[in-house]
Amino acid sequence: MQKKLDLTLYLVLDPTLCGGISGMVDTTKIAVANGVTAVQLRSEQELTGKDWYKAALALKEALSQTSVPLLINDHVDIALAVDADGVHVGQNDLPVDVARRLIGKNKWLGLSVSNQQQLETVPWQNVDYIGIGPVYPTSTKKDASSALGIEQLTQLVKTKHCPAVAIGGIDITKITEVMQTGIEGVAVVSAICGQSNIEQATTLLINKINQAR
Ligand code: TZP
Ligand code: MG
Repeated sequence: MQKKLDLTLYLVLDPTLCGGISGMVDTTKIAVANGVTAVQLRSEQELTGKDWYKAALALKEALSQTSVPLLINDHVDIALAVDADGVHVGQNDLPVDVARRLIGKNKWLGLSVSNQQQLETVPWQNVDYIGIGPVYPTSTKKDASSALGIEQLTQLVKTKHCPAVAIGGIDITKITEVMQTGIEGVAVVSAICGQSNIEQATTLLINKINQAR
């Protein structure tokens, strides 16, 4: 593996919320300097292959002097093109086993899981972590399935066989109950992207996570 994968506070970037590539780079640098442990490039809007590539390259460069890995949502080709540290796929993307074959053993592979049935079909030997959610209602992901709630999250955390992050509608007020499920970390988009003070937002989140475990 190129860089260690620490799921504690996982920033999922959105170019629209961050204000384009330069906004994502600035957000990433400040967030990582203040405690974000993993970064994923994701886009809610359609991007061209060229824009994906440019954004991924800029983020790879922004993280190059850090120990924080860069993962790419859905796009295995982009991850390979910039030698990112990993890929995150959803239930409707390339199957995990195929993604694993393409990226090899030395990149991280994550999978989104939204319910118990999906959890039961995870090919555990080929994923490094799962993202469980949405835990709470969110307007960031337009096609998100219905919110799980904390009880279902607790149940899924009990039956998983690899590390996991919780995602979806998580802000500072939700950190304690999410971490009390025993999950390894939290993933956020809007709790960091587009915040007027990225440094403060990140610091408050990481402090709350560390208090809760
Ligand atoms: N997957 C499930 S919910 C979600 C994704 C990518 C969006 C999370 O965004 P936010 O702003 O942290 O609710
Ligand atoms: Mg996807």
